[in-house]
Amino acid sequence: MINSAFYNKVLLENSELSKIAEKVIQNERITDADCLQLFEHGSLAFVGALANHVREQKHGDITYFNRNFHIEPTNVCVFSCAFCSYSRLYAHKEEGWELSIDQMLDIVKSYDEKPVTEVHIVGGVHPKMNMAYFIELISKIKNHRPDLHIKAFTAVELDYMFRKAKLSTREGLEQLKAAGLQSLPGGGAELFHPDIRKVIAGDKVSGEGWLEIHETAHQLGMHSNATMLYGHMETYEHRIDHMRKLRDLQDRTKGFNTFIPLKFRNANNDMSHISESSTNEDLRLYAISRIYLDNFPHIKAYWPMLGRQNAQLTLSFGVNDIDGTIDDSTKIYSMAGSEEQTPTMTTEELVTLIKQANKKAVERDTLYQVINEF
Ligand code: V47
Ligand code: SF4
Repeated sequence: MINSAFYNKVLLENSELSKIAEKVIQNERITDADCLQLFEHGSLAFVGALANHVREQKHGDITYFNRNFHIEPTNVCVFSCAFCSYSRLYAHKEEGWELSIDQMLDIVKSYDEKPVTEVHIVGGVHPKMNMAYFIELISKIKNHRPDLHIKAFTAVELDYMFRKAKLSTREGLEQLKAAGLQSLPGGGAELFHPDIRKVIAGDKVSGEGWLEIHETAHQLGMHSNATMLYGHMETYEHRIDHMRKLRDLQDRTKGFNTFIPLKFRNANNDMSHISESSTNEDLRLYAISRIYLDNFPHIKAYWPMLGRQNAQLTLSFGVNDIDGTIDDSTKIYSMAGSEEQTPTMTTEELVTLIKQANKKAVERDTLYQVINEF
């Protein structure tokens, strides 16, 4: 329960905020207008205390992590998102990399003796890597290590693959699922609102298209995550629009596991003139998303993008998942300006990070089944 001195102070100071606090404590859903109040008038202390209350109701002091590794098939991409520091246009592909299926299988095999539970496969949209290529990749990984959960392909990659193969979303997902694909990562969502999307990611799948792919995946029994790229040119209303679309879809399908806010990093991209958001604003967003997305089981801080110290802070502001050990050769985050140049943390480091925030560290698999408690 929220500290009563604090609650009285809020009651005296702002009756709108106190009504929102009352709703949250009574487990009532907050409206878009309430959410705007929180963004405009909720102090970090206020939204943090409410979000922590929700987090404790849902998960107590448990903080999840998993043991995973990432594979990036290529950084060559046919699209040209303004915030992207990582991709190389197909026309400049000599500056990029493309891995063969054998090279990717070798990466998987390098984990043969290690207790990882998930492989996360996401990359640029290469015009030559098509359905047949990815079906072969997924089947070979499954064949080699059937217990490894395959979480792969953003809706952006899938939309391109399916259109090229002249398949409907359902047909495409059914084929990939039959090959061994088990869930979808949350990337590519960026900001759904068309006014922002057309500026920052105008040539790839629309917000509606992203949502349709995730809805279909959920209908086929696959789980997925959702991201939101924030802290660039969007208003609070745009953030709320994005989260409302996710909350509505989750009401219909219950297929999302996790919401992952992604802080815009401004190095080496076409939006470098935009300042990055402050830590105060980052933490307020994490907290407000925890309060607004009442039907999302988990809120995740993606530490390679946020930095491990700030990711640790989010654990007191509604976050109950800190992603994985990652063990990554990816350059996407360091190239975009994250202080995490080599995103890998050992299990011991992750557990320490969680315990230092007075939380309980629990290793999970992709679907949040408990594997180990620390
Ligand atoms: O969609 C690209 C983002 C995303 C920048 O589902 C940037 O478990 C900030 O979605 N500043 C891909 N963000 C990563 C992603 C993800 C990562 C980890 C786990 C999961 C999951 C999903 O990275 C892209 C884009 O939104 N991104 N450039 C940048 N400059
Ligand atoms: Fe391509 Fe993804 Fe970068 Fe956009 S964000 S340019 S789709 S790799």
